[in-house]
Amino acid sequence: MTNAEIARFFKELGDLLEIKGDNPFRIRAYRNAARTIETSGYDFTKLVKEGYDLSQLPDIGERIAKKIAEIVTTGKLSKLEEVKKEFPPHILDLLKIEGIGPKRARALYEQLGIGSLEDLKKAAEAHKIRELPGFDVKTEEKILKGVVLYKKEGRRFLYAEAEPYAMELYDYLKKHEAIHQLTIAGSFRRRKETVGDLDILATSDDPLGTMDHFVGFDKVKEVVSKGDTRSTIILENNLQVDFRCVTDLSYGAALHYFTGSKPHNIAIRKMAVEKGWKVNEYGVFDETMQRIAGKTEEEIYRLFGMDYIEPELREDRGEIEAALEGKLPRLVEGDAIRGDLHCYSTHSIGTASCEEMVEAVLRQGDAYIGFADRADHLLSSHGKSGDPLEAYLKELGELDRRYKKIRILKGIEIAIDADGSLPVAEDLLTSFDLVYVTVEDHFDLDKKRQTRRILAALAHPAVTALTHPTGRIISRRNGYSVDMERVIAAAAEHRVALEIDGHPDRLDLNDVYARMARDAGAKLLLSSLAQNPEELRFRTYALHQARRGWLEASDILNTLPYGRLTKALAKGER
Ligand code: DGT
Ligand code: CA
Ligand code: CA
Repeated sequence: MTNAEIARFFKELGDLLEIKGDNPFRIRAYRNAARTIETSGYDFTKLVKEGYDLSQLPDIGERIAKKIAEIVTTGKLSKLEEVKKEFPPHILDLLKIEGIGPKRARALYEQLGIGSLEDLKKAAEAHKIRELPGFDVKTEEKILKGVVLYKKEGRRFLYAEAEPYAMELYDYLKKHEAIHQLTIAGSFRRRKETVGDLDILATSDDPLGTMDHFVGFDKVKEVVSKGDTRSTIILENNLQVDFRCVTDLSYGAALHYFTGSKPHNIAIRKMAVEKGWKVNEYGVFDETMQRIAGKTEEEIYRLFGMDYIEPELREDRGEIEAALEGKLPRLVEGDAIRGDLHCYSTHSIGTASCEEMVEAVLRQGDAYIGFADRADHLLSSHGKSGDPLEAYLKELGELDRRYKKIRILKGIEIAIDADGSLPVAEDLLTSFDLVYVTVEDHFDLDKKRQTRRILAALAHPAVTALTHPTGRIISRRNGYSVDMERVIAAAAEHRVALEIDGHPDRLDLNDVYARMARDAGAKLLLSSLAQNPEELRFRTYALHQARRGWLEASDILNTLPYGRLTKALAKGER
């Protein structure tokens, strides 16, 4: 069992107890435990199996330690089962809706008997929610919007949610001797921000035995179908997996077909028809039904006179024309990124110290790290004794001097005021290498005013970047209403970078806007938004988004070595 899976038991328990109105200290203890487990470098399953005394770890008391042992050994937590019985089975779904926390869920359940998203939708449509104390017409509208959005997208999995299951299943399949080639295809291979299901493709000496092995994976909840060459299962987290075995001769064709996207496949098939050929998952065939390609994807693209198209680009958004003309972008690679340009520390919303973060990025071989803790925390008692801003700048300066192998950029993330001004004194801004601005509130301004507000902030001479530029949260919240074309044009004009963050449910900018930014000549920066060392890996998800957005290394600030980066950041010199 992974740490994340163990942590989930405690999170659910914390949420249910809060809906119940239980003792806040107990609730906090469960949540702290969840966080400790999730972010720990230790493998808790291993620790339990080795008989290690877990109560020695921070935030883990004896009672929690016992519960962890119970989860690891039985796969269950009896306390959670007990509390679950007091509620309708789907009550925790309510928390997936933007604007509903445990307190509101409790009110909705106690006063209107709402125990599922269905109930919630009905109550909102019947305008019953606005009558409750603590709710009004606006919250009711927001809730209804949230339910509709969730129903539309919520059955999809965030890439980062599917990834650990995909990897574990991949490793499990790889162990089977009969399997030779193996790829997770579909939207997962295209690195889409959400995936509907996994599509796995293999070649095997023994398809029947391979199917037995596949359905024997230990995280299978249900075997939907099992055949000679294809099977479908549902994993315990409800993620569906389609698995197919094909021959070596048609592996490339099958890989191309099942990688998709569907519009990309259709466009290729159309090209084939024009040449009098036929394309399907078995190969490319000429007029006489002779196989003319199919072993590899490269072979297929070559046959059509195209350059190889990376999976991230296969969306029928112009990649086919570009491949025919030899004009595909040279997509940015992970090792081109020299450092993370947006991390937090305990100076604001992070849970690890600057030093711990620096140690962690050193281990991953980065050349620099940019902290951008939040202005509201840093300026909370500015000018008084124990000034947090002073402490922050001093610590970052000291770390920069102490660690010779890594440069540290001092940053601040400022929430833009309603009128577009920045709530920080001008003279303070000169202390920072990175001045980030972001929209934190007034999400419901109309498009014109929201756009004007952001443009005002971008025009500020000290500003380096606009962070999480659209404010969306995947499956939970559409971004604010804003004219992104104008924001992007202004970013290019004022030499303000646009962030692509790697937080699994934000990934903001998305692929379409990232490409629009590149085309407009704006620079982008990739970040993890890490609040602790564990989350530094989120940068990979930002990289996926960048590649889906057709970005090359030269479009991205953090591919620059430190010296050139600081020059690029110093405005006017770029
Ligand atoms: P998902 O699962 O919704 O995240 O998206 P995909 O792209 O993984 O779609 P999925 O799982 O329905 O199918 C996997 C691939 O199979 C898809 O990317 C393209 C191919 N495919 C599926 N249905 C069709 C079809 O009707 N026509 C063509 N040409 N290809 C298809
Ligand atoms: Ca799929
Ligand atoms: Ca599928």
